[in-house]
Amino acid sequence: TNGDGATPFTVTELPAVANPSAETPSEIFANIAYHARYTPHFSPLKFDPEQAFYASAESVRDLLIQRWNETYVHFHKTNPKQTYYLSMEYLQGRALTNAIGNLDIAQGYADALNQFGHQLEEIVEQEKDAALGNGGLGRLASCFLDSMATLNLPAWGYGLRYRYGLFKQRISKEGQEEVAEDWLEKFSPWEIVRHDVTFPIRFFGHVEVSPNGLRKWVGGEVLQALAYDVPIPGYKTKNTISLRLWEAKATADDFNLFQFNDGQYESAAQLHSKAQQICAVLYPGDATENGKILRLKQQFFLCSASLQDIILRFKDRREGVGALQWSEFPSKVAVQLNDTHPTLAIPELMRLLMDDEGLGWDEAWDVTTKTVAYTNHTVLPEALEKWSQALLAKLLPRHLEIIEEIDKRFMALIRSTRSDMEGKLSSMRILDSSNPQKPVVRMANLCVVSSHTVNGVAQLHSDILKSELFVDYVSIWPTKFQNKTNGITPRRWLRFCSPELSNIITKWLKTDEWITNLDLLCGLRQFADDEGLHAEWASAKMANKRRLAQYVLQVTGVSIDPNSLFDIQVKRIHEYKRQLLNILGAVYRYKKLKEMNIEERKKVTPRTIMIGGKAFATYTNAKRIVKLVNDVGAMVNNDPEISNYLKVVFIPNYNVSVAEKLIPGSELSQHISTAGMEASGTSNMKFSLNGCLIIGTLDGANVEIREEIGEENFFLFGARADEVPRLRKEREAGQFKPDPRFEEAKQFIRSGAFGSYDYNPLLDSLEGNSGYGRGDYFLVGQDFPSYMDAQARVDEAYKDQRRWLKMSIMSTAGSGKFSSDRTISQYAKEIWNIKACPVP
Ligand code: B1N
Repeated sequence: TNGDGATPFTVTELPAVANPSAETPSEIFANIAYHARYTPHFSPLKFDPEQAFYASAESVRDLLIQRWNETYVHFHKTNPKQTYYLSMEYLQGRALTNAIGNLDIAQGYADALNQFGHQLEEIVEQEKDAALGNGGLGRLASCFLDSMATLNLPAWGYGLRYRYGLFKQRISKEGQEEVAEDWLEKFSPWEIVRHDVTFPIRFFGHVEVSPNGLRKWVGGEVLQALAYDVPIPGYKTKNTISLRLWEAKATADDFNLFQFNDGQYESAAQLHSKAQQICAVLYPGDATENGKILRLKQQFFLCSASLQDIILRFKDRREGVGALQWSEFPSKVAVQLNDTHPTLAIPELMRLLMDDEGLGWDEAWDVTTKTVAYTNHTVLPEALEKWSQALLAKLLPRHLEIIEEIDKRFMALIRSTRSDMEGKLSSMRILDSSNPQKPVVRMANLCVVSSHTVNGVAQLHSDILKSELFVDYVSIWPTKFQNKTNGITPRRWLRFCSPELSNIITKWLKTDEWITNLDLLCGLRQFADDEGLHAEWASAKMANKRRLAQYVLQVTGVSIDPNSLFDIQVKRIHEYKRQLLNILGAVYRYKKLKEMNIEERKKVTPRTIMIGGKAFATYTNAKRIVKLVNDVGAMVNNDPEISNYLKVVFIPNYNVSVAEKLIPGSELSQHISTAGMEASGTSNMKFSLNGCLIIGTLDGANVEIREEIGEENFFLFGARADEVPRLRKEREAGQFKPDPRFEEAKQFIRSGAFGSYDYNPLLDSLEGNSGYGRGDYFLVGQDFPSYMDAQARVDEAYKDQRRWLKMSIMSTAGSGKFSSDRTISQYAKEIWNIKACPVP
């Protein structure tokens, strides 16, 4: 193919219909050609990679729609209990490789595209990431959808169709710059707009009381929620479920033609522009919470549209079965709240049941509490959502009334049944009016009181919820609290991102069933010393490392040596995740290398340290960390004495598709948060699954990963979670003695060794005695010596490649537990009470 009009096929020979059950390369070829001809978004005479991508994606979409329709016809007929996953975030990434992989037609597509003169590998790179999320929480939701579809569970995802997803990160001399990411610029081939699925969503207004005492929310402004469905195919099953994304719209009735004709263009379309704002951007916060009215509008928009849809479906499926029985609702519907962001689903369900359907409080409360369950994803105090009561009173007056009533009844319950807890009531209440200037609603408390089940996302995190954050509720509702350790989909995160390693695993296990039964990976343990497997394992790793080196050269201009140890830390930049510990370690390593003579240097294990991640736009220290990594890299990578022994590379614009390139090529990855602060982490699971060793603290899911793969295969360091409070106190009392290596590393940066940028404010956060963000709250100095010792153990282990390979194999072999299939099976059984519903 070429860019100037030549096409590899004759337009007149193209098929006039698409075949929705295409399987062979020639059928697939015909379908792609059909779309190139009949749904051309570009000149039909051109068939450049970009057009080949869109035509391919559209042809895959036909197959998905076919399966998706069959799935919903089947669900409708059998009417099982369904789960509805409500999340403000989904980090879907790219869909083409995943879709053709799950449909098991990747080879057919590769062959068909070959006939057009294209390479599948190049075509899939044309797709933009759908980045409707910030980090782990959003990616978890996407992994869960993949598992729900694969396990044939009757389930839906609900979210918002943000016009601009997470910002694109550019690195300049100044550090990070944020650029809007226009994922819909050309259009997304994966979404199907459902003009028949719309619901009214009200904001503002007031509560009207009718003579018979019924309350009704009226007035204000009313927008429309319009559904876009993204089909989610399961792996090697017909079941294809739906991610339903809501978009805000105003109607023609809202358009004031009179004003427009009068030249008042802005005010004529006022509601239209308000509608546009709602889904304009993803809230870019990750574990930080700035009260914003638009964010609250977004949250309510998701909750109200989803619940109206759920209730309509419940009613539809009851048609012909007799009178509506609302008490049956919880046996047909499970609603899972992905953190507190969709908490308004609770008062909204209450409102719809009482004000629209006429249920009494007790009946509505019974239905709501049996339907809703809540997952907590963080214990960071600044991430626990609190909404101003004044703001709620204005935007959602009826909902505030309902929340007040829930709070009142909760207090009455405690006073009548647990008078011993009276003293705890002020901290357990939903309403917090302790600051009379700014009374707030505590969303986590509302969730705990109103949900039948509350879960954390790793064992340690769930234990902390029970012993600290929610300790008082545990004494009232001891069985409400559960753990559901997070997981990742082995399709995207091993089978598709590392076909080389996957093929080796399949060959040695003599089956590819591990792809849907990840526990089978433990069968690799018996070959952990096998030289044949070692050779194949090493060559797959090397292939992935070369591919990664190629990518790094392309996006950074830095050339890295595939024979060096590839050491990666990629995640959102946050002080608690301690990228600063990593870079201080790198700075110390560089300084020592400089002090060595050539003979000494030759004994050092060569390393390539890669760090990537986005900083919240207004999080100053996070942005300084990004700048520091880039500055250190600029110095180290251009130092000819050192370049054979150390490289420090900042990977720009870390996202799902970048992760798919980095993870398979990594050998060591860093999960080094201050113990007790990372609820779970999920990239730790992805790295481990790909045979990458972990250097880490006893935090989040690291604890369980280490248990599964064996402590001898994990580079552990640092304080434990239960020691952290004491260490902070000792620090405050002036009892902390910093390690000289730590002082040396900081001093080296302060001396200006990495340029003229003023790093003193950043480094000052590691000094002093107390206070959040000062007095080294995250214990970087405390853990520095044990971190450096663990790094020395890494260097030693890497020198013995047989040992390293064995550890790598043991990591993969021990990762079975971390499949999101396991996680979702547990949610289905222990929280949702739903069963598989496979399409025949
Ligand atoms: O959720 C992930 C965990 O693996 C991570 O450890 C955890 O940090 C992450 C406010 C959050 N917790 N809280 C958030 C996201 C957006 C926002 O606006 C908080 N993200 C997590 C999956 O369980």
